[in-house]
Amino acid sequence: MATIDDFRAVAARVRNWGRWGDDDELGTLNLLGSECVRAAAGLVQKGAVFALGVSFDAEGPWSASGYRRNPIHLMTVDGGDEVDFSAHVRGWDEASRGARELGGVWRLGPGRFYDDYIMMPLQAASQWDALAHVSYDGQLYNGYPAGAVTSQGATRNGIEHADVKGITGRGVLLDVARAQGVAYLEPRAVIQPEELDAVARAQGVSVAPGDIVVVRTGWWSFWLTERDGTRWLLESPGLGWRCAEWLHAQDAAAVACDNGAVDSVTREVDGVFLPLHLLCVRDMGMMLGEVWDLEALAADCADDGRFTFQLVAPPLRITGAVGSPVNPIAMK
Ligand code: UVW
Repeated sequence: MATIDDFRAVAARVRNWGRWGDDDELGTLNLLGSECVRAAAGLVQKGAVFALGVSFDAEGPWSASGYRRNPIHLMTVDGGDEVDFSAHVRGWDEASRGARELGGVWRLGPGRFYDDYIMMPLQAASQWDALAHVSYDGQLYNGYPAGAVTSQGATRNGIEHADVKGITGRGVLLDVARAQGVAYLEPRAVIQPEELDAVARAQGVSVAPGDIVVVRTGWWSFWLTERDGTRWLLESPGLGWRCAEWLHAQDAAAVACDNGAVDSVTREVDGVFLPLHLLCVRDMGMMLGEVWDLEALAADCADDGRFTFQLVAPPLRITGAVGSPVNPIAMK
């Protein structure tokens, strides 16, 4: 097992602090230049669209977690309000304030509208990790103090900064599960850089600077098959910590995966939890896309032999948030 000294040595090699200025809050998204955007648009040839976001509902994998919850969806205006509204029209005192308010609008004609709320962690389903999502040794990406993430939100590296980049560019799928001939990788499997290279070679693609690397472990299909939230969480295969140096060498703009954390849960570095997370987000300034459903996209890529696509994955502009839900769209 690697030691924390090994980890610190790699961290020093991949650290991008200051590379785009002392006040940078975009990190490797800076690599997503207009050339990348233009080239990615040229990849849309057959008009195929793949939505990579999973469902935001009560059936997600987080029921086994103590600190995250599946989304709770509530209606605030629904068909039943017609009853309350009618009470108001008939002048009944018990009509609620909401019904009186709705009544003011609904009595204007036959049209009706319905409203809803959602309560959820921003990390409940398909998501981006912002650069404020992790710290160690008291520092965030670009050397900002960890204390910049306050109870009022992240005053540095919040997700809202990412919107200037779309986020859109060329996505490159590396389908590790298909290369291994399995629906999903073995629990706790660790993908090493050599395997990423081998998969890219076999698929006939190479990763270029500014690409968004999308790695398929098949773990989302594990969830859909097994519906076992504990195993989904605690046995996830994923990228090994050495992949941080690989991503750095490729000058990738971001990395996304179909598991919960991009990292494999297997402990590779003594005394460091989720080392790839720390190296990517805090040292490199690289956002992580998590819980993406790559199944249909991967099947199409295998079918036509094209593993690159235009990817459009804008985070929500939630001021000070350390992450954002996303429904990434891949177009070919
Ligand atoms: C953690 O880093 C704990 O969460 P996530 O995998 O959602 O980024």
